[in-house]
Amino acid sequence: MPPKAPTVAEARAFVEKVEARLLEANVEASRADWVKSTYITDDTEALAAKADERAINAQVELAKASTRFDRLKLPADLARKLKLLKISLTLATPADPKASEELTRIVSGMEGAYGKGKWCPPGSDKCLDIEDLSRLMAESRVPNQLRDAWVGWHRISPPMRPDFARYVALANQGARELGFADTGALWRSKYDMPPDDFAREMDRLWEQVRPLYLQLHAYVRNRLREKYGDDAVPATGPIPAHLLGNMWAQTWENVYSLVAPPNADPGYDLTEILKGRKTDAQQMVRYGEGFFTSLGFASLPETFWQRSLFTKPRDREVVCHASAWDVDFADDLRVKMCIDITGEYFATIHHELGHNFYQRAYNRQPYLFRDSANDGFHEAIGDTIALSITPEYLVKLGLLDKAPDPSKDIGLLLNQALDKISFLPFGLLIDQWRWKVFSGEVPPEKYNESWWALRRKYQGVTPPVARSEEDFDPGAKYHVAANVPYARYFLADILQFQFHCALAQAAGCTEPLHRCSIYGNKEAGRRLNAMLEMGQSRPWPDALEALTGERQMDATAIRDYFAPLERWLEEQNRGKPVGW
Ligand code: X8Z
Ligand code: ZN
Repeated sequence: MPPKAPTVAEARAFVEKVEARLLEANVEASRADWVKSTYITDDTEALAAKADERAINAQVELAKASTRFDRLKLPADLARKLKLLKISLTLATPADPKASEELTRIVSGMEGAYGKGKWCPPGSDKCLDIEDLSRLMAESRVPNQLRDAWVGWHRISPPMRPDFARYVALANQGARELGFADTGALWRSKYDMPPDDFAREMDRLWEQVRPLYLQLHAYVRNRLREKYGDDAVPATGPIPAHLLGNMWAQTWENVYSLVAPPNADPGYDLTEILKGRKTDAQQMVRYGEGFFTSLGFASLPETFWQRSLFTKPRDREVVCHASAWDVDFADDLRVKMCIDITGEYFATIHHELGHNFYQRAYNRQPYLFRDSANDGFHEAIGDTIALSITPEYLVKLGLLDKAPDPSKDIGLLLNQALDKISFLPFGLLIDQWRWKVFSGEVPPEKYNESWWALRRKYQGVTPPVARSEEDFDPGAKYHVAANVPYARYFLADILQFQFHCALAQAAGCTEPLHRCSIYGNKEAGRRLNAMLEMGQSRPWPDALEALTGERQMDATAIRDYFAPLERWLEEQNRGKPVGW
């Protein structure tokens, strides 16, 4: 006799069981991951790997079991939950227990290796971690020093190379068992559209913003030539990656003082203000919380303040790379970051709190809907809020006496572009690289060469010294070592301006977008919350529409925001080469 066709009632009962089981397994894994990330040892790494393995195996098993409902006509909510069950993993473990154990051990180990990464300069008795090195990259203007720090940090990753190749093979095996071509296809399947369409969507958005990036690149190159000379920075070629104020040349705001417009400098520096007032890490986070409560969101729970990690402990290894947690998928919100008192960290705090307020807004959804509309939305919320950190807002906080005159707007916009526009090609290329690696188009013996081909093509940067396949430069970036997809940050960079534009309108701001702050505006807060509380219960275009009235991700808002700067850059670059 053929097996009996399953019923809708069975599907519903199955989903209920799935939600209870995954909640339990993932809370356990979160706890183990938290301990591991805030106290890296061989033991915490092994325990976290084990808990991750159990949670992932459970989901893989349940996703496979759910295929028996594939041909059943289901109500929309059930159909969506079963679909999410199949696509929401970022790492799929193979059914073979040895392989699944090896895979989760490797991933836990690579993140740990990154977290412990240090460079010990010859002749010095102090070893430098990524926080020390990031400060150096931001502040030093001595090319040899910058080069040494860059090369020093990039030594942490060659040992990861064999592990990384093995992780690619095992993760692909898991993805294939779930019916995906490879792990890249699994990652691209999370956007309520066919995976190939998503790749085209990324290209479309990049084409929308590329002209602005080219203008910024050309302008910065010229100013760096004036500072470092024609030999260091070529007139028509890519910019050496160590001269842009950041280890990965992913954002360039730390070279603002080298490229500032002489007549339009806004005349204040948030880092100096915060340091001058002896602001501490906790106070920085309080400022961030204050923005969200001004919109009508409830304050963070007491446990947030008790359990979060704000400063780097002196006595143990931790993963300093900032992250936001929702350990029990309800109210146990935390951030983990090693805060420095700078304007850059001030923005990152808002970024992380955006995750926490999103997590809490959707916590009344059923378990499988407790995530953002798509992962770009999660990354965009805190940044959207941070776009409202205008001079007028700083005046309201009492951090600034008087807002600069509008004639200084070009300086403010340039500073902002060095953060947001410079990031776009970087945000795009990380997963361009990983998609090719997962598909096999880039084999291990071409890892580094293909990485630099993409860095050159999209960002227009080159390594400060010759590289080879002895190196593994992608592994010196957290998200590659830790298996965190990256297309989300590219999307967020575009989406946050779309969100900001809609919220500024809701708040009745009629000024140019860059001068709008939604601080204290309850109507903007209500609109934002309406989107956040949906979680991922509906396809992302529905969530986007709830906030913006639009159903497409679109770079018009980011171009509009920077329009005055773009005209100014074109004038500065007139008659000079653009591109590389
Ligand atoms: O990783 C992050 C956040 C944590 S989700 C701090 N970001 C990316 C990065 O640092 O590379 C934020 C912007 C891009
Ligand atoms: Zn984030």
